[in-house]
Amino acid sequence: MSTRGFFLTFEGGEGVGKTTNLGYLENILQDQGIDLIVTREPGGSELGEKIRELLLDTRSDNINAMTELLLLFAARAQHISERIEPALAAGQWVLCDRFTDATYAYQSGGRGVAMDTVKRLEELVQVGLRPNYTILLDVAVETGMARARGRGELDRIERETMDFFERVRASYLEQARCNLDRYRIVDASVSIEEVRQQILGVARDVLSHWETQRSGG
Ligand code: Z5A
Repeated sequence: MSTRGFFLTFEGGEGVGKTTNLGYLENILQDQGIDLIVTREPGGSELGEKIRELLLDTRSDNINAMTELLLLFAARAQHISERIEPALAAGQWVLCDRFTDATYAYQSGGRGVAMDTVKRLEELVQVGLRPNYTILLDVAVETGMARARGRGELDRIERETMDFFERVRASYLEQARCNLDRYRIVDASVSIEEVRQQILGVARDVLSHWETQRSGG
């Protein structure tokens, strides 16, 4: 019997509702007695949150794509060693708002960094660590951007072009298509209540994945 925890990530473009629905799933899982932590990327550790500020600061407009990529992985290395691995090793669940699939979507899909470069850093920094389960919230770019704008001022990455976000969305959908075993796509174009109903269904599926992992299947 494995006592290792379960690593679940939320992904999607701007304003898809990750924060809203992660909170909802957190409550469902806690009601089931699951011991969990909630975290996010970029960030998740004290150092990582400082790197996040640098990355999202609208004054950092001359960051080149490779610097951005290395900053993301620097924050991730700290996040993994300080929070994610210790929690998983202690048998806790980790619910993470974005992880490396976002790097494939934004830095590779959006910015055009070679996928192989991301893959090499992923192997170097994460070794064997990969999410057990990923929920992709998907919505048309215009809809997500309208929601993000409604929330307040846009950060450095949110100021990118619509074409950039179309490439990000296409990359996410392609990743989901290639990783059907761990990806579930949620239609985030509908009302908050209707998205919740879908999350409820996903929660049952997540728990059955967990049971399979726990029993060594
Ligand atoms: N980034 C990267 O480039 N590479 C990487 O490797 C990583 C990240 C890890 C920060 O991420 C940035 O970092 C991000 C990608 C980049 N790009 N930018 N900018 P973030 O996750 O913190 O930022 P974000 O994508 O902008 O997420 P967010 O601000 O947390 O939004 P969200 O969580 O997806 O949405 P929300 O806050 O839950 O909802 C947004 C609003 O819509 C809010 O007012 C809700 O009430 C409303 N909402 C939610 N759902 C609905 C529905 N169904 N209908 C109507 N309204 C809704």
